[in-house]
Amino acid sequence: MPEATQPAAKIILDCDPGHDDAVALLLAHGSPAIDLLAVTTVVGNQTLPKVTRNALAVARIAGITGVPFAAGAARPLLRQIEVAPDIHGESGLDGPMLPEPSFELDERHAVDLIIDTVMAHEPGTVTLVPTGGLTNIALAARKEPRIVERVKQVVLMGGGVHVGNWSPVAEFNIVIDPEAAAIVFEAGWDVVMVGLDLTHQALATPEVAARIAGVGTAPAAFVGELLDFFGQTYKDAQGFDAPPVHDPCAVAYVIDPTIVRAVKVPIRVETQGALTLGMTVADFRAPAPEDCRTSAAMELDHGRFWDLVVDALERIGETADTGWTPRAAADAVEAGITTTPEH
Ligand SMILES: [Ca+2]
Repeated sequence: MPEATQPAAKIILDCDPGHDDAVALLLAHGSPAIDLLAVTTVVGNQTLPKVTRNALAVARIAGITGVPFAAGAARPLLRQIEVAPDIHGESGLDGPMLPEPSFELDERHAVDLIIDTVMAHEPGTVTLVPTGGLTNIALAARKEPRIVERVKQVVLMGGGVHVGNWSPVAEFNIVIDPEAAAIVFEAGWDVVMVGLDLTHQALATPEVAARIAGVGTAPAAFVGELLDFFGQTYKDAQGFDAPPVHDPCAVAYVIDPTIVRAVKVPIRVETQGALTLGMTVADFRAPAPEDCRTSAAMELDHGRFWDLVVDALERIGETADTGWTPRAAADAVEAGITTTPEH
């Protein structure tokens, strides 16, 4: 953990909740090393209205207030919408019950909220953390090119060097909007690609689930229900024994880069390939040149990563008004089972 005297890292989380996005949001909110400036949503795991609703529901459970949330792009730049119901369900956040939002969206488009937020802070102080497709980030870079040199870095969950998940070589966040990804990777800012090489190490094992359950709060129980659903779909759809919880890895890198081993390497995005569309092509043929602005995350300290998540949940504690009912209690009510009222 950074020293207490070190200022918290200012981030904008651009997400498509999404089970792992929800964990990323909780980690960002609960970590004292993060100053969450804004949350923006983008079409991805589900349609824009669904992922935006999910983001607001998670905000209520997490007790997030005073942070602007804005909705962004409802479709990719060029491609048709592609969503991931086999992993995230029809709602985009299947499994737990979701409360009604407790606050309204910011009136701005996500792209404008991103630009306004970056321009309102000192140069080199705001990190963009995209955990969905890169449509909003690409549009922001095109609409206000000054943000490219003003942003500290872009730490994105997406891509991978050795393996894909939506195709043999392409990862979902990149392949759903490869043109946007190409814009972001080639814009000229520092990009840290927290891809599948890294996130497939962030497995929510039974030991991890037990630690989260041990926190004993409603937000932690909510994460437990998310991981139950996500674990089952990852087993059914991709054959994982324990689900890889991708998105909080990008937040963890911002909190403490020593938890992640990243290597500088030129990376470009394939936008033309018949078999390789959305591939993040990393050039390891020679040492990265001095002016290389991209790096790939390769190795995760699994124990310290989950320490951060558990620590964030402990710091969040019980929140005043989650509006949330644990699944077991909800099922009991539905089945007409009378239980002792909670105190
Ligand atoms: Ca995501």
